[in-house]
Amino acid sequence: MLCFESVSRCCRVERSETPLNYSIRGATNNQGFLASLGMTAGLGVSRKRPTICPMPESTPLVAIIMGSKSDWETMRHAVETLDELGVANEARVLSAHRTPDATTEFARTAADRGVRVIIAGAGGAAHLAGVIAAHTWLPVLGVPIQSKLQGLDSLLSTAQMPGGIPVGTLAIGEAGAKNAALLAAAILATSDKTIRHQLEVFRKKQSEAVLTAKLPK
Ligand code: RP5
Repeated sequence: MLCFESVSRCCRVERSETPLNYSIRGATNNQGFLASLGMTAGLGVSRKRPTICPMPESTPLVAIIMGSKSDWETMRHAVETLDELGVANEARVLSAHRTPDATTEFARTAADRGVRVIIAGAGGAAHLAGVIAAHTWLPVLGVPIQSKLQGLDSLLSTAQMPGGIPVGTLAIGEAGAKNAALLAAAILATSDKTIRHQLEVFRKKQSEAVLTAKLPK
């Protein structure tokens, strides 16, 4: 793979046939990979000439967890947005109620694996984001899934955390999933120029689309 910019931009976008099986997509900021080569960002990396960029095992910076496979149609918008921004991510089904031990294990080990933001989507009695937040210091963004009660149950059970363990809760449904991804990218952008640039490009394109929108009249 040839990389024409910095190593942090080398991108591996891997679309899995089974998107719910802990797949990793997109890639930026492979500090662990750089370290394994004895390099640090900015050293030995040309921004102008092609650099051999061995395919790294991308460290997912954002983990997208959902309480059920049935949440995928909502949560895929988070995955797709992160993919568009080139932010390495992983997606997985874990349930606070149905797989409590695996959920706890995931949350306890996420930071050590290099994850920096967790997005958790769940519906109904949606405890997933709160349970994950209880077991990690990482920022956790909650997405309330549209439910049989229009998602109001999901919204309240995700947002109404008692003081001490925060969950940053987004809007119900697709908009919340998309915004969770954008907010995760914004958190990462405070210390990653590449992601910041990608966010700026995203915003610019979005503004252009609004300004050039054609109306029927
Ligand atoms: C929650 O229960 C999930 O997040 C999902 O939104 C909801 C219903 O799950 P299924 O019965 O569709 O598996 O845990």
